[in-house]
Amino acid sequence: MSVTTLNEFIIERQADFPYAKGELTRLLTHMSVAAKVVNREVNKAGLVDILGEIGKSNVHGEDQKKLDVYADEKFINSLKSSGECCGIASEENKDIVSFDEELPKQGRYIVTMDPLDGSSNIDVNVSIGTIFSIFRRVSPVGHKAAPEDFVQDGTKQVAAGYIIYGSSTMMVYTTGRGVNGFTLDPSIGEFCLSHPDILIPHSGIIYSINEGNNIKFPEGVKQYLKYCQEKDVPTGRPYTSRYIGSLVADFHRNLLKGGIFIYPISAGYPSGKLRLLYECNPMAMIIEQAGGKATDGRGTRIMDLKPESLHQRVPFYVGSRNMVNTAEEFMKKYGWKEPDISDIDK
Ligand code: AHM
Ligand code: MG
Repeated sequence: MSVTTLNEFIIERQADFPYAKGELTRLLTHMSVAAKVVNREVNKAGLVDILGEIGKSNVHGEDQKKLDVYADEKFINSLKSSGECCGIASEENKDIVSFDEELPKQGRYIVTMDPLDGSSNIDVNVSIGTIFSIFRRVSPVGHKAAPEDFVQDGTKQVAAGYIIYGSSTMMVYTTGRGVNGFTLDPSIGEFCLSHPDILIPHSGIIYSINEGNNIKFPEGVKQYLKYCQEKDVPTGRPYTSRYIGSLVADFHRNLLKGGIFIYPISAGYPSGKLRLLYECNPMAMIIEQAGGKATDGRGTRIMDLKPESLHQRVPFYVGSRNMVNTAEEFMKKYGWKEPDISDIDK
């Protein structure tokens, strides 16, 4: 049986982008090379003393793990050396990284990324991932990347993808012409096409949300969760609850099987927890390309939200189209504002 490697596939599809002259091809190839290097370290994390906190916090005040820092550096260096990327905004860095060197200053693209999402799961062997978006720069070529390159609408993404470091390692990406998944064959060190033209079922039976936070959720979410748990044979309810707490893993499962993932506004996170630029926009582009839907639970498509700052958080409702539509109806009917739980906290 013949296999198609990621590199072959990317080159084949280059014709879809007559204007791109191979630039996007090189960028995606460099992403996949860095992913292999990060994958190697993730796999041996239990063997060497690379686990644990490095003693620094990231801009969100969260402890950074050593592998977060490692992944951040690997992706930044790889993209810089591609010559196609003039700058990067990463969840791990407070400010944009815009390259000084002549070669990357000629690059026409910028990348926003979460180099290692779900890092609190590293030391318990749960799947983690890398999430990325690629945009064409708006600042002039030949100069350093500028802040305005990074706060573009999600609709301006030219490509988006993720790598899941799980029981196998996969890269799933879209350039706006469908979604394809590649599994890393460790024996040859190549990502091979394993999931062509991924489409998410319009309805599913899985809901994914951190239900321990129920008390802090808006009334619309509480009522939707009750609906998910009620018996109704024709619609497959009660649904199955699945929540790993690692966005890439939860998203990947729902993408393949059908389902809904929600990280809403809550009393703890008045804007939601997940970041528009590093997590929600790329996943929104992928899910839409797979026939699904991504909104903020208030009727606005994620990719239509106007980014205001690099590390902006937004509520995130993503998955099978019919399930997201139903969740939206509940939000509209019962309300999307977080409850005041100050009494309960006392
Ligand atoms: P991180 O970027 O700091 O790793 O946090 C993001 C992660 C997501 O992978 C996951 O969906 C979410 O946080 C889980 O949050 P919670 O533990 O509040 O349910
Ligand atoms: Mg993250």
